Amino acid sequence: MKPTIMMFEPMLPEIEAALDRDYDVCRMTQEEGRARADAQPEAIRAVVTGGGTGLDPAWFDRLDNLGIIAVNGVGTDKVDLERARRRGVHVTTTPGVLTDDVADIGMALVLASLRRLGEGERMVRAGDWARGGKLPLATSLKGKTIGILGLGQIGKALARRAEAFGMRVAYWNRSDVADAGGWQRSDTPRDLAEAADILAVCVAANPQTEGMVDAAVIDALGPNGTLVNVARGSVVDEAALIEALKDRRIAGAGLDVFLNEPQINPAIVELDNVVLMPHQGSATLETRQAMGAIVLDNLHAYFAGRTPPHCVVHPVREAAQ
Ligand code: 8YV
Repeated sequence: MKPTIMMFEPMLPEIEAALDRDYDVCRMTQEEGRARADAQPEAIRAVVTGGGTGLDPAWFDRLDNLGIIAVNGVGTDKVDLERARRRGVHVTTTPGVLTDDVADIGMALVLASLRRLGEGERMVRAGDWARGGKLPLATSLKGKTIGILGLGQIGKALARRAEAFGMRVAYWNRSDVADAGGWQRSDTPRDLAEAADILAVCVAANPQTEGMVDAAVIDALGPNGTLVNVARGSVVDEAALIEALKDRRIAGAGLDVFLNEPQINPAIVELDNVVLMPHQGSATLETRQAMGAIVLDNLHAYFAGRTPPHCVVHPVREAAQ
């Protein structure tokens, strides 16, 4: 009999077909799948989910025979890792393959914000250009400082892109970074915001980074500053950001991630000095194929009794320590 698994987000058709070949898949986006999981939670042995979706604690509690949570992404902020450890549940991610695409979206948001791409697009479409309207002058990237908050793989990839645009790079990272090039390290997120024209949030979301970009950090960016976020909405005090954007205490923001997405705070949509994307960092065909393949590898390894190759929680190894 095929093992039963729960899938919380749709995946590429070929990945879903591969899942269907080997598993009995309860699709939680469909009534039929939800009903089956609800009727027999003890049958579920694996969960496949997105980084922004994770696993709801109420479901986690009901899945007595859960052995693996395979995240189709790198963020584990929506999975209770402590509970996974306690319960002996593996948690896996898809590291490496999405780095460049997320950094590309970060760079695109820097460009779009400084060069007024959103405003320009809206102006042309509305016919304002044809009526003689002019876009205010934009801001050059060259010579500006990008402050990378969290110099992990994505942060480094964004820093390299920014350098290619003639920007200077500063960063803050909790631990030392061996290959930080000649980039300028700041002691605190606030110091980084002070040194930067653009603050780019790339740090992983966890209890330590929740609300790290608070009102003081946002104000330190200053009236010519721009905030870019490709990490998670929870790292930024969103209410403080909205106020700062309204009052023009910072110039603008480019956001791919939000609190409570996709039901985001409607006040954000009212702002004209923001560029908004619906969490698209890793959303390319190539990257979603590569991510899906890793999810399949992790699941197949687990069900074959092997160590899943990309574990962030590995109960057997951790128990031995
Ligand atoms: C994906 C992500 O959009 O990697 C992550 O943590 O949030 C994104 O890459 C997501 O995992 C797919 O839902």
